Amino acid sequence: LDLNNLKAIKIELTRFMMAYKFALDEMTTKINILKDEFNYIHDYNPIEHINSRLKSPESIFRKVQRKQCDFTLDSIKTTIKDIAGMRITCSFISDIYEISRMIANQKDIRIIEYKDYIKNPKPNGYQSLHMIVEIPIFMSDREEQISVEIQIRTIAMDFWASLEHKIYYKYNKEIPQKMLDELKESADMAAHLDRKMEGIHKEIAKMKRAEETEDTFILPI
Ligand code: 0O2
Repeated sequence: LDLNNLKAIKIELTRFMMAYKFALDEMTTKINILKDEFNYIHDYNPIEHINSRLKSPESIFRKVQRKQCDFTLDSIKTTIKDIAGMRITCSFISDIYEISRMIANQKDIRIIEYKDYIKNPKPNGYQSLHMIVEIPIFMSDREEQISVEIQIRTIAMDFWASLEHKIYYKYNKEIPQKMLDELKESADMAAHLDRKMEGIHKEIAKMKRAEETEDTFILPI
């Protein structure tokens, strides 16, 4: 490997990663537009916060090895679909489906994969809605379809997933069954909390609507 070769590889790798950064920028703008417009029209904000990240080269490298894919940019692109990742934290479960429907309805977005871990939680209790989408990115000399993994969840689901991730991260040995059961129990409690909050939210919304209808029918004297 000579210096010129190394330079060429570096340029190609940077271009490769840049496309994913652009895809994240594009997706972030799309979600922010949905959030602002929804807020304006319905006077209600379904999104608590948005996080995005580019997978680190080390993490891509580990996944390439785990998936036994070739070390070429083309096969990495077709195999690793979460190089660009976005997490949308919503207020209520119904907001998750509303947001995912609004994303799916955009003409330039293609849904590659849709996994509903809310209707079908993972055995450990993990819940979230996962979508892998492809969006077109326009560059100076080409157009590319780039995949982005979008995870949509409530604050309670995010709370559980973040702490569960931290527990595994800090503890490399096998987790005792008792603790796994407790983690699953906590996930069920988080799901219960979500359903309870959604119920209250719907009740109050109904009361608000009834109040507005009453106001409408008051005849001007
Ligand atoms: P990171 O560091 O968050 O990126 P894949 O391995 O992605 O090809 P898989 O396993 O079918 O295929 O993907 P899935 O089920 O859609 O999950 C991918 C991502 O969801 C994970 O990314 C996590 O972010 C999250 N996730 C899935 N299961 C769990 C879980 O049990 N606990 C927590 N805390 N998060 C989970 P990565 O790449 O594993 O990690």
